[in-house]
Amino acid sequence: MTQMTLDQQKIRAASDLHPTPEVNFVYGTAGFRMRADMLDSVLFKVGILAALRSYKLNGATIGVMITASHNPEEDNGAKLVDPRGEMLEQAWEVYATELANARDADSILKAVDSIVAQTGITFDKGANVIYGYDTRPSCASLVKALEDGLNAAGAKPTNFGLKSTPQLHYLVRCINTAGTNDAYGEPTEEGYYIKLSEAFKTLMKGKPTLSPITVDCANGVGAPKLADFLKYIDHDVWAANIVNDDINTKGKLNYNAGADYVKTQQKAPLGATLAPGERYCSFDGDADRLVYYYADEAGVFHLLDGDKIAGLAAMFIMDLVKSAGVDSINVGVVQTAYANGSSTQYLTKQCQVPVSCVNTGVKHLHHEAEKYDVGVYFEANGHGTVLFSPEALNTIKTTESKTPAQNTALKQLRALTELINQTVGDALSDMLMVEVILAHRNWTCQEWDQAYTDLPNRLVKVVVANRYIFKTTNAERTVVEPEGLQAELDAIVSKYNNGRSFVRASGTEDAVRVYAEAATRTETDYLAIAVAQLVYDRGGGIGSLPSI
Ligand code: 16G
Ligand code: MG
Repeated sequence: MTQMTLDQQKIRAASDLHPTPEVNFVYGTAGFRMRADMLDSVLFKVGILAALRSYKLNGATIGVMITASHNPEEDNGAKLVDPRGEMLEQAWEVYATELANARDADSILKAVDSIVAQTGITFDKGANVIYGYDTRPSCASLVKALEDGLNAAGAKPTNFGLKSTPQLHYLVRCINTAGTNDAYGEPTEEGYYIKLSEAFKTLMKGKPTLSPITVDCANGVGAPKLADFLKYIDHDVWAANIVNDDINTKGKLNYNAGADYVKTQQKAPLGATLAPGERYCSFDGDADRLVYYYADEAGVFHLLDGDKIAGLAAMFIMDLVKSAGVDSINVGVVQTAYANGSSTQYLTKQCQVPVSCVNTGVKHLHHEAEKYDVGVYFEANGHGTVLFSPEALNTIKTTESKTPAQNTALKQLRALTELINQTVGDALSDMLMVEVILAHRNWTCQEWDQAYTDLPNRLVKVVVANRYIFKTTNAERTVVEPEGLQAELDAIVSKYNNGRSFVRASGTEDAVRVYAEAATRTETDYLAIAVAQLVYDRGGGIGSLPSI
């Protein structure tokens, strides 16, 4: 039975079971994320908020994903998924934060009332919320807290169980588009595998079989999910060896493994010995990030990060669009300031693709990518996907071929739109896209890597008294506060060949991040340390001075 209002008594009684600790909670770039033992009240309130969001959208299904991605196993977190599978609308992040910091039943009810009033919620259509979780041991109890919140707020909860983050995004979109013209797919995990595997097989038809790839799953949810996916693919078409698939031993999740480890350490994960010429890739703990790597003949490690994936994808799609005779479709690439300068140079100068730069965080890239017919977006750290606009999809669907070659290209382009997860970056789907492109080009990782050479780069973390005094503009590439800092930074950067550096407050850690790149390794290190020193001095650095 649908209700016309919230049951205040129910919320009050349930909130007493989930006391709020004296912690300042913030719904940040990737939702709430911190030590799992602090999160019980947060999940309870996420349940209430997800219900409110669904009421607000006339009962459209909202998703909640319980995960802390690449963070250590003792952490956990939660993020909300909007009806089309995208991240929660930004205005609601503020409500999430408000609610999480309401410390008792009265304040919770007050916060709820204020959200209802501010957003004009009505309750007559009911609320529907689906949720999933990763392999963390803390998920079970956090699911209970979430369910308490959903029940207290009168939502219809559906537990989808163990899922990768992108699978949950997929399910939300499928449920909300079912029976419409842009139905996204079967709203089941099996439906997801079938959609991806069918598209993959179409794209691999007639192409050389690649040698098996080795996939590091960070001992996370990607491991069982990739294993499930493999059941839908004939071994002769494509094969993968899964490493770091131990999701049952305590302490193993993300430990010296996964995309974040490989990207930041610039080395192979535990459990993968690189044989020259072979392909390797890593997912992160919730399987929404992907990086590739290989060893050259001399055994030297080489990383193919999100920038490299973006370059590969953009070039391939541009070629395919041309062969399919739908050149009116424009392709653009979206990056952040962390993109290697060489990648931006390659895309703009060599590929002649428009490139936009936006703030860090998937939602910013996603929104910018929607402005292109085909928007390829990737963060250097491996978060990303390719978005096809409704107009582009329509053109691809309705164009009639005049030649057999054009016919094949159109078929492939259609399959590509099915293969690529349109809701959010998806390590599995992105990996399949890369594999398809390598098969089409008949390239090894080394050949792919030849597109351009990364400038040496360095990331340094500086702990300061208050990181929020560092304010930036121009997609985080220019500091506006503290005043005068940018001029000092420019003066330092100008001393280095091809030097580039920027600083920004982290959205996920209590620190300021310094990025530096320059023509040589030594120059990069000096530049990074000089800028880190500057931040330390101007920001009231804490602890030891940063050093390389
Ligand atoms: C979050 C973001 C990621 C971003 C990172 C930056 C999502 C799903 N994740 O993990 O895109 O690169 O934060 O972290 O948006 P930082 O602010 O600590 O540098
Ligand atoms: Mg992740």
